[in-house]
Amino acid sequence: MQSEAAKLYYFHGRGRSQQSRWALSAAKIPFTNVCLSSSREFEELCASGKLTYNQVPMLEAGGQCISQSMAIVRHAARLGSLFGRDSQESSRCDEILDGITDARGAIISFPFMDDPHECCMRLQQSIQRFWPCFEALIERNASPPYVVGASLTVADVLLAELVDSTSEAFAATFGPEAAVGMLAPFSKLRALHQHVTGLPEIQALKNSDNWFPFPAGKVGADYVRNVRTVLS
Ligand SMILES: N[C@@H](CCC(=O)N[C@@H](CS)C(=O)NCC(=O)O)C(=O)O
Repeated sequence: MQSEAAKLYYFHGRGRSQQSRWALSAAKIPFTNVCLSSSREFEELCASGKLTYNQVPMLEAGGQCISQSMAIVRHAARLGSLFGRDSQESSRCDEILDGITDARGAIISFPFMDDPHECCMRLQQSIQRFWPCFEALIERNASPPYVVGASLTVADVLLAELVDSTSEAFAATFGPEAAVGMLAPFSKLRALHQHVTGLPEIQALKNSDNWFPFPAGKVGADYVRNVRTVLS
């Protein structure tokens, strides 16, 4: 008997669920988005006791409810054998996932900021601060395009997501050439991004109903309205 697809509860958009969507897809775990539209739906979800912190995202799968976006990412990575071959590789994956969290704040804020240029300035600072470190890690791993070990891990998947969404932020704000220019100094990250986004699982995600466009312009405004309505 086929088990029910996992359900990922969030808003109608990317936000803090986007990394989970990439990780679940790369781990070949079927899931569907459950998108909240009203404060009543959110209140009912809180009342159900399924949300550990009365926050979304939450993944419901196999009778278990998992809160915290990075816990969902790690859950997917463990199930999909994307957490490295041994404890050393797992620790290196963890180190990179936490670095990505530090580097990615401006992506989450993008639709909530009045001025996208200001958001891209913050992203630029984060690129200068963290991306050379990611590039050096790929070089040190010496197994291109991977950043940990000799096969795909969740660290590769979330680095590719970071490159993808950062490029989209630059393209939406300054045009596609700005995104190309932003990526130019990072040849190893570019190769990693190309590899991961070429995987059939990530292509399938991008072509599925689980995919939301980058939250710029009207998409961003609609998303912000949805979040504010649900949390009001
Ligand atoms: N660290 C958590 C943060 C989750 C979070 O802040 N969720 C927001 C929506 S993006 C929320 O549910 N806020 C409602 C609240 O805190 O009352 C994660 O990454 O999942």
